[in-house]
Amino acid sequence: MSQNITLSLQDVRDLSLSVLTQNGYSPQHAQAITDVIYACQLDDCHSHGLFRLFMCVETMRSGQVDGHATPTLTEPGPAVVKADAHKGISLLALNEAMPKLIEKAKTQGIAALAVNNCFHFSALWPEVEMLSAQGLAGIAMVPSHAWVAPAGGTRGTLGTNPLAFSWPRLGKDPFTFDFATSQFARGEIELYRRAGKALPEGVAIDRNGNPTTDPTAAMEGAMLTFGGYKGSALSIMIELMAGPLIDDLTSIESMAAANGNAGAPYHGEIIIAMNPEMLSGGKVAGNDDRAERLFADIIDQGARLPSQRRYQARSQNLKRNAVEIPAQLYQDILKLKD
Ligand code: NDP
Ligand code: PYC
Repeated sequence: MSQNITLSLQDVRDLSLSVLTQNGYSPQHAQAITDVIYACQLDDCHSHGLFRLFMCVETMRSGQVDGHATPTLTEPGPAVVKADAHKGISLLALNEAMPKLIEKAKTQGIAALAVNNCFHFSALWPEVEMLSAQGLAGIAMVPSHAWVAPAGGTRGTLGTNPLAFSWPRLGKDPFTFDFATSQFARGEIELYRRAGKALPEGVAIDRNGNPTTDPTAAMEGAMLTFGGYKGSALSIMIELMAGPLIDDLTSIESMAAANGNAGAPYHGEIIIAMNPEMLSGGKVAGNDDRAERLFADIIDQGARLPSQRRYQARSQNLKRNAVEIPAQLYQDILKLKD
């Protein structure tokens, strides 16, 4: 059984910042990355918390990412912002473009941000919750690498392609979901492999196209989409919207661009921000009784809203000013400083 250790919240930030700066990321990039890694670890999102430092370091050590890239912004239309990450990690470009996206959605009713030419390793809920914190509804999507077979297929064509959505709720945590369109995120399969645990049935096939519960065989073969052909179609939509629509790479192209190197996939991201006040003709101003009745009906029957586990974890971890991670993970992260 793997043992856990306790890290203070400040330890989490310091560990992430020191690993990233010692591995070639500028202080600005290291800070932008750390903010998201910290937010995920605080919420017990283990597949995209401190564990993702390995991916950030691999991307740097394989010479792919520019740890000092300076993002540039353009505004090709009144409701469109484009942020070119110039081969940096997505997050600095995203942070610099967000105020423009928010301003445009507030004045135009709906606006889109395309982040191009970025390495992307992170969870998407932090970006859509930046929008809901401003009273906007938001959707974000990215491709990844061609690890996932389409429904009925036998080899990786699609990415794990996460889809995130956040809806603002006055005085309450927003309604947010954020999930891979594969049965499992790749990071989750990596965590199963580290823990020596078998996957559930229905998550992956091996390189011969046979069902497997072995995480290593799954990573060498192909992962499966959630919801059969429905998840497969959603995943294809994400390929198109965060790929050709914004003139960036699909998961197949991203994998080819990596040329066998490990690390974060290189592609684009699309984020769409919507202003409920404007789109409802002034009826929804930050809080909507009808949306609240919908949530109440879900909760009343004993179901839970997505992200509820995450908000509870955040509240507990903030209270004790600490998080728990596997001791072996901590030891392995320390080795990234060597
Ligand atoms: P999970 O399956 O862990 O969770 C998906 C969502 O469903 C969460 O919002 C979760 O809320 C919610 N949820 C889980 N169980 C229930 C339930 N019983 N009732 C209601 N809601 C529920 O996510 P994934 O493993 O698919 O993805 C994990 C992360 O990986 C995501 O943040 C995603 O962005 C990231 N990712 C990033 C990729 C990239 O290329 N950058 C690629 C793929 C994934 P809660 O958290 O509260 O449990
Ligand atoms: O967990 O699928 C994943 C993933 C891909 C890129 C970053 N995370």
